Amino acid sequence: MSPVPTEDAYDRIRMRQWSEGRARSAGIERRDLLKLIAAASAAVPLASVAAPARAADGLPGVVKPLPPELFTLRGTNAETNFAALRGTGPLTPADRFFVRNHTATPLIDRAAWRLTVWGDGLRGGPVEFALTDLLELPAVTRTAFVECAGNGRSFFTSQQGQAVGGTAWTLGAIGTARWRGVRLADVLRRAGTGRHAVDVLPRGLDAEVVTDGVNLGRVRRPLPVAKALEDVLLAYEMNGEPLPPDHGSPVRLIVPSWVGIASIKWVGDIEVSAEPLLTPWNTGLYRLFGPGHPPEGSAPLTRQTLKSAFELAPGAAFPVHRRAPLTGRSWSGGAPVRTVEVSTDEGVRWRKARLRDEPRAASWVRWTADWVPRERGPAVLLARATDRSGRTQPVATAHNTQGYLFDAVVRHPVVVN
Ligand SMILES: Nc1nc2c(c(=O)[nH]1)N[C@H]1C(S)=C(S)[C@@H](COP(=O)(O)O)O[C@H]1N2
Ligand SMILES: [Mo]
Repeated sequence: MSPVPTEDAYDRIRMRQWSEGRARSAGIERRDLLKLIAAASAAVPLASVAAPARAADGLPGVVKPLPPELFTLRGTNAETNFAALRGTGPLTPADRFFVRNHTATPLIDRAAWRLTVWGDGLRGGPVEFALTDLLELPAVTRTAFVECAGNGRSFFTSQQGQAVGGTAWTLGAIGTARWRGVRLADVLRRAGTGRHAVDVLPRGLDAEVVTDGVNLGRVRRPLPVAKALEDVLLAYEMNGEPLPPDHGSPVRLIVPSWVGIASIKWVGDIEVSAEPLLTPWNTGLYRLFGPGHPPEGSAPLTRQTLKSAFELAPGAAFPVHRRAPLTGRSWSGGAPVRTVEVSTDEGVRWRKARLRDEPRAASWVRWTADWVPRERGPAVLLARATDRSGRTQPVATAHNTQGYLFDAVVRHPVVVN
């Protein structure tokens, strides 16, 4: 088996080729991409941080109901309230799985849907797959989280006083599900992917995205061919049911452990390219910009980072002197979680939480820790995870202008009565 080159190493080649005019900006003008990259490295005024959170029962672009006890609405997106996961199993029920839509959920007829695989990285011409064709291929099942690269972004501002651009998520832009579908590798092989293919570009059937007067085209994010052939799924089921409309029906990508943008929903076509491809989603977006990063940004983001969250509303109340079971979840895109520690005294003492699930890659663990609050008044709960690669959640995350990959310990305010 040949090792998968890191996205980092591959990207250095891709960017060099682009600057030499050998890589191709797919579906967007080169100068518009350059503008995006320049904008991404600019500082963001605090005021632009985000659309305010709203409590409402739904969003025009989302099909499922979004009751305020389950979701907090942010722009076109719905964040899962962590308190709503308390008492649920390791899989996030579809009715409370977060929704991140660049525009709106499209309604796609499953019978008429086709996946077209095309491009100069194929040995022959375009190949079409109907849903029935995919159902005839060997099915695989995989539990994996989908987590937005910007999950936790609001804490750059609220905990670190830093301005960042993008949706002001707290920690609920993650959900874990059991996905069933086919290996992307099987589809790419059947389509005749050649040895000369380097990039694979799945594209959604949702509307084109227009920001600041620039049409970015349809949501699409290239994967190096080695990754596309490794562990990526084309999923048609979520938790044993057909994919719901908001989560990509009839078929979406699942790229385990990687940032959510890689898991393209409502996939309609996949370009297999003999040249490296650049789109807004791997250039101006989903790279780290800011101090310590080159002007063209870091390599595109791949794996998710490490986080922990309490299954509690912010400001939850606890009776004094009464033993309370604190519950939460921790996860890492790097390696399975090894330990979780909880502190109720501002990080002076940490004690181990009890893990309730077998830690696995690309998934989260539920945990519990008992707490007997001794004093009335405001308090702060802290949880921090360590994964098997030895990484522990730090006290602060290095700033980047778009607020990606927040991994620091989050301060969860509560009240003791
Ligand atoms: N076609 C398409 N795919 C998409 C998106 C989108 O807007 N359109 N959003 C991406 C982002 S940024 C994330 S975090 C995940 C969210 O998946 P979910 O809405 O099922 O939770 O989908 C990704 N796939
Ligand atoms: Mo995302």
